[in-house]
Amino acid sequence: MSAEPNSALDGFVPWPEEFADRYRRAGYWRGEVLGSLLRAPARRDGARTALVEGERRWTYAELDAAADRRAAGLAELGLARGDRVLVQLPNSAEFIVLCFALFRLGAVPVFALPGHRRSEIAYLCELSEAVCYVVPDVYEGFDHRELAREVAAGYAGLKHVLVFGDPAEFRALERIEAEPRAWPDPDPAEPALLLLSGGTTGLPKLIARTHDDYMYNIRASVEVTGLDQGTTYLVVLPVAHNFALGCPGWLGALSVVGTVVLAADPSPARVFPLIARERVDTVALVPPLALLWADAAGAAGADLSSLRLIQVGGAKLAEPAAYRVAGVFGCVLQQVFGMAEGLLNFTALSDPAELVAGCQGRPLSPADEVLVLDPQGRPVPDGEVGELLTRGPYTLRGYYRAPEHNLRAFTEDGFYRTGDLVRRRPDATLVVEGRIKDQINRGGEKIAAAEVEGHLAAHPAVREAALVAVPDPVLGERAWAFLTLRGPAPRLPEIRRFLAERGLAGYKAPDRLEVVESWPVTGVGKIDKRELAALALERSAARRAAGAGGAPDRPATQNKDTDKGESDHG
Ligand code: OOB
Repeated sequence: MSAEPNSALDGFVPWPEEFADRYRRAGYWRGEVLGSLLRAPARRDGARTALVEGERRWTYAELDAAADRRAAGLAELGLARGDRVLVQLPNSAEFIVLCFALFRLGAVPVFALPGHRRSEIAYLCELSEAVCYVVPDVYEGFDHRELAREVAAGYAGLKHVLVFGDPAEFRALERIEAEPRAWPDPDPAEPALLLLSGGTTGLPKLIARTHDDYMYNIRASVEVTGLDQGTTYLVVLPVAHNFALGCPGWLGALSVVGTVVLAADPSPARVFPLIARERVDTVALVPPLALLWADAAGAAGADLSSLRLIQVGGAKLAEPAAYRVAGVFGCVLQQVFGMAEGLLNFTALSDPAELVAGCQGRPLSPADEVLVLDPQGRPVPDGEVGELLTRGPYTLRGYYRAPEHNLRAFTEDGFYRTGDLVRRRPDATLVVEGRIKDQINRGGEKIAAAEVEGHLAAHPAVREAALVAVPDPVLGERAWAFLTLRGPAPRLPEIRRFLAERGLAGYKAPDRLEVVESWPVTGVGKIDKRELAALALERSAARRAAGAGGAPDRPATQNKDTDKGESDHG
């Protein structure tokens, strides 16, 4: 592997040779590439249904052929092996066809979420040096072509904008097709895709996942979930999020010749009839969505009897919530504690209900190395809380093009510092107890405090801002922004507009503003966020006591900006 400037390898941190050899010898890395995942199923079971979207269905043969035609079309446009392509599409068959086309070409998709806006998209384009940006025309009332215009105006490296739907002055994605050709497979040790990290710093980070490592991620996840030819897997979380993508996700379901059903809208009213119609048996959910479904299941009268396995992850599923979900759906619940960086933990399908409800699973691979360390970096005994560090055959060795950050995020011997606080029990299961990273986990959607604080501090009335997580019965956490002021106090709707104008994704906007005269500080003079979180709790309790509870909450789905903030400050 050589790293030419501006190649996909430039800024990729590979595993040390010694580890790569070990993972190959142990059979974790098999030299398989993602583009071929569909080949055998298409050859053997070409007539089986691969995909369902609304009223449309694709057989394996059709999907395979569509991917080949799209790959050839992209090649005619000039896309080549190693090129990065920023993909921002909703849950759709087009997304899946595009992924396989890019994998086959050896081009590298960079997966954005539909909610990302100019701030995130422009940054991701520049960081990855993307040559192509793929968008829907209008999604959830937002015109992505407009965003593409802005991004293209500021970043000269962007050669192509492809639009799913009405392309305006751009090219229509659906028309990028040509006579299928064959390409040499990409090197399985090279990056196959770039995932977004939840982020803890001012700017999000990219995670390069190789063919070798991601194929193993998928294969091992398929095993622990028991997916097979009979599986009908429903995608309701964003199709580009690691959980729904490869844990085992739609890629896993396709790898075993199952059927993938795509839903653009996760609401029970839309999804329950789809589950009944397609006899869906497996689905991945975030906790708020699982609870919303549980609430709706009794009343809906829909036939959900086909459900066999509900995976819940992305944020902590509290113990009572776990019992509730398992009880209402009467199927197997699987807790999944994962991260785009790699490490996945699952409960087993055969685990007793008490075990499933009380932990977040165990590491997926026998080769996952897990450390639980105290603040001084010493291992804590089992049963005590410490920071989780990990390395293994599908966990990154460094963020993409982020050498400075990597010095802090990894130990010298290559362990990734997850920032999660866990307790490891004698049976090797992990219980997530909190985190030390400066992040808000809003129902599975990750918000890097520093990123939002930077934007807030740009407001003319704001002197300084601190974003903290406040516990929430529905979302798990919400984001409160504490501000010191230099002008008249802004109100929440104005702040939300201000952040939107700065191009920040809507889901990162705070749920509430709180003004303080001065900051509580820690011993070293930093803003004391613990103190602020305590203050937030106090103020919200006082408000509740005064009867100003706010409007009912709705869960985040990562697909859209569900709730617009129930309350203002003051
Ligand atoms: C998944 O991936 P990311 O990259 O969006 O977020 C990772 C972080 C973890 O470090 C942890 O802080 C939190 O999300 N998290 C959980 C959790 N699952 C993820 N915290 C508590 N309990 C859980 N079950 O969120 C993700 C990736 C693959 C599969 C599942 C989730």
